[in-house]
Amino acid sequence: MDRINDNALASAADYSDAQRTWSVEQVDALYALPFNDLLHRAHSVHRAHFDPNAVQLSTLLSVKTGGCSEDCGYCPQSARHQTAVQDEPLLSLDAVVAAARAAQEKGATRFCMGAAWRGPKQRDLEKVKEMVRSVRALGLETCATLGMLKPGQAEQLKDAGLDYYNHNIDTEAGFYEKIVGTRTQDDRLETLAQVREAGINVCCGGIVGMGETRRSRAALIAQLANMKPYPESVPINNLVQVEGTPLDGVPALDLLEFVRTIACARITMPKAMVRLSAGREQMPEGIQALCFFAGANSIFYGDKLLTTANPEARRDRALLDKLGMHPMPAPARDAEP
Ligand code: SAM
Ligand code: DTB
Ligand code: SF4
Repeated sequence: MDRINDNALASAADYSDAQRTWSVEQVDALYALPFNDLLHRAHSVHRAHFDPNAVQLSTLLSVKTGGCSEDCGYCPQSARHQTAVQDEPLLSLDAVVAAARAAQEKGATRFCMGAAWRGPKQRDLEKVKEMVRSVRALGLETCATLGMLKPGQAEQLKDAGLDYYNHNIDTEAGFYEKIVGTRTQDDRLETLAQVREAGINVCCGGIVGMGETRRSRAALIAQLANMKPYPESVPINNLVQVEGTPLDGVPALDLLEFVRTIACARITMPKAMVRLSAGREQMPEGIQALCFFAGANSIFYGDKLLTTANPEARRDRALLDKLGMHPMPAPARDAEP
């Protein structure tokens, strides 16, 4: 075994050090471990920090669908790609509250509102703040993903009671400009800094299966792990290929490589919630089970992601039953922000 692999196999204590810095080579070396060694290590880290049989359930709702000005190559909601997604107006407060209530009745503990915007205009943000207040008043944790924020907007969301803001760096810095042309990754980092500064939990991850190399995946994981502090929630999305998007037709990622990505995220970010995100509809149950073993401990729960399909809630409940797993209870807190 070479020296890099020796480093990757350093003591378990190393892996629980939230402050350590990861080089791309070190993450690459984790990826290169024999599958069983990698999963054993990831599962050991997972077990040291979490109930290994609990999974956090978040339901997504697209509160503003389609017509987005950005050109993200993966996304069916960009107005620049000819997809079947229609441009729709912002949903009403009543519609959002009804969806949140239904999600809660099915067992979700967090409700995540997504908008196909480059960033929110102030008058739209006022409406989203009302949504956040009302969803929180139901006793759900709240999450929003609205694009890039202007100074002061994160504070407003915090005051409205927002628990998490999702804003992904999506892919390695060097590969980013091949995927998105209308903004830079630094723009994303700027918003993430504002979210952190406002005291909102950071939900930040990426997408794999976009034709990137393993080295590029290792760089994505290292970049996330080296954030100080690393995100509280790390969604790992497998690209959902959608007809009409530039990335439709890229060779699909080997799903065992997806499991490796989850394991690397767990080892490098021991205390984060690692979210097995988009792509589960196309994933056999056995692969999902391996992801849970490798350290994934949250999923999107409900028949739809934003515009694409997700496994039906009753299928997910049956899968969790089959695996002897259970939903993670929501943290106790007041309904008022
Ligand atoms: N417009 C906002 C933004 O880009 O941050 C919020 C919504 S955007 C749809 C949220 C995230 O969805 C993206 O950052 C990306 O990671 C993920 N996403 C979009 N299309 C996807 C696809 N086809 N497959 C997997 N993940 C996707
Ligand atoms: C995240 O990382 N994945 C979710 C959520 N955050 C907002 C979105 C996945 C979108 C998949 C494509 C779609 O349904 O439009
Ligand atoms: Fe717009 Fe977000 Fe889709 Fe990019 S990922 S096109 S910003 S909705």
